[in-house]
Amino acid sequence: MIKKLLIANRGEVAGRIIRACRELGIKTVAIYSEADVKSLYVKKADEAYLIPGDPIEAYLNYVRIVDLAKQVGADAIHPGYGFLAENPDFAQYCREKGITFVGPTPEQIRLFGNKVLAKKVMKEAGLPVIPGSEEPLEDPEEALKVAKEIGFPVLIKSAFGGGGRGMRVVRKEEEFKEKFESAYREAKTYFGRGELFVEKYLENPKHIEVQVLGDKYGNIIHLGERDCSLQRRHQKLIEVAPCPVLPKELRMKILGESVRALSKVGYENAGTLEFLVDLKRGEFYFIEMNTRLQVEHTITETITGIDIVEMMIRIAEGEPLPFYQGDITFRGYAIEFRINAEDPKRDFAPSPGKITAYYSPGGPGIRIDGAVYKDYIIPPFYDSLMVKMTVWALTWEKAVSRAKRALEEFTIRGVPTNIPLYREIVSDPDFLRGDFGIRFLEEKLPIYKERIKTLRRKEDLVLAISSAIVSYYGL
Ligand code: MV4
Repeated sequence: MIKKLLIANRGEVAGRIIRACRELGIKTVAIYSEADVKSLYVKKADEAYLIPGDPIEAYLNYVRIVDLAKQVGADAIHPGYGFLAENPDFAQYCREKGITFVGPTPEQIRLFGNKVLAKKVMKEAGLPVIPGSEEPLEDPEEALKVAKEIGFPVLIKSAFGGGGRGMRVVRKEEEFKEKFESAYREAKTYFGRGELFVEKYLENPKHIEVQVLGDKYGNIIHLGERDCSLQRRHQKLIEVAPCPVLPKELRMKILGESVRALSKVGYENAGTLEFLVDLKRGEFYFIEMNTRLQVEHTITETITGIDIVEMMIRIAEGEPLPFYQGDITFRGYAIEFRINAEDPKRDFAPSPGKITAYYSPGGPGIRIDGAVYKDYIIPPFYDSLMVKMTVWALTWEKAVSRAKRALEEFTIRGVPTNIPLYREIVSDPDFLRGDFGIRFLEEKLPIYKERIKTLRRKEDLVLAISSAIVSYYGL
């Protein structure tokens, strides 16, 4: 039984893990950098330890983190997402030091961290994959040969990376070499490994992911799918569960094949299989597997009632899954909005600063996973995520209209946010139709930006007039 758990992370996910531990009666240990002294999760943990020095290194130096865990008597570590969450050496070091790592085995993290090997293994396990190179590539000439066999357009991807880094779309042979070399340099810089691979590029698919849970006894179940197509430059913004336009038979195939493949390969703890789905052709392709908790796990929890973080901890403690696949039910639709401190006027550049007003919505079907409060100063060193709002309703249409109401209620002042962008999206009939692919936002942004600007001008005008009246009458 885990009695004390150290969270090797910060921000909203640290708060989320603390909540699950509180409900399980597990003591929590937070670590924080000098930039996070005032962060909410630090106040919520039973114990908190400052990690002095570089604000990012504080969450990456796993030797120091594991040694602290041993010193304070923590028997487990949860990595959250980002930072060390998919670092196999970290998971291995925990194993060597006798600390329970709340996540998959080091071997599974290593396997799925190699995108080329993962594709090969999952293809052998029966999942459809996108035509592409079977081995990592480093030589542009050899890669060009593969690209010509596949046929343009192709997508160059990093074999050991993610999140769009080292990724290039190539539409013509003559631009291949230069893009391959720049992708190589970028992958080398960001991941320390430049190896790449090439695939046929799908123009505007749905980006669908499947949440799975596996215990230490070979039981694997899925918790349904999430539609993560609404993203901007590889940053997910809005996620939906279930996908509102996925035909039932295609859903059953994707979910069933995911469980079947993972049962063959073997997997323990929480994981997410990523697919690209061509709705018109009814085809789906496995692209990669994330061996960690995801930001958007909240929408899956909302429609299934399962606490994924609790399940991760129970699995790590050696408990078998407490349910069969048939016990899992799916009810309604959930939409997650990532509320970021970003400035739509500066191309959504991160805009940290002090929050001067904070009123989050409530009422039926609203969940708030927050990391900020009035007078909190958002540090500039980390991602711009302030709070996640999950909206649930029994039907898709109701979920969208409830989201509209909640976004109208949501008030954050002192820093610009992407709430105005979300108000535009949920009012767009095309969003309501649900058939948005990964290009949706790229195509819609120019219109949204104009409307946000006009809206802001009106708001500024109303503010100017009202303050003039106030000062004129000395109110
Ligand atoms: C693709 C793709 C289209 N064709 N692969 C790779 C990282 C993963 N998280 C999403 N990725 C994609 N892989 C092929 N063969 C489209 C995506 C993709 C994407 C690509 C570029 C820009 C934004 C994107 C958002 C979601 C999915």
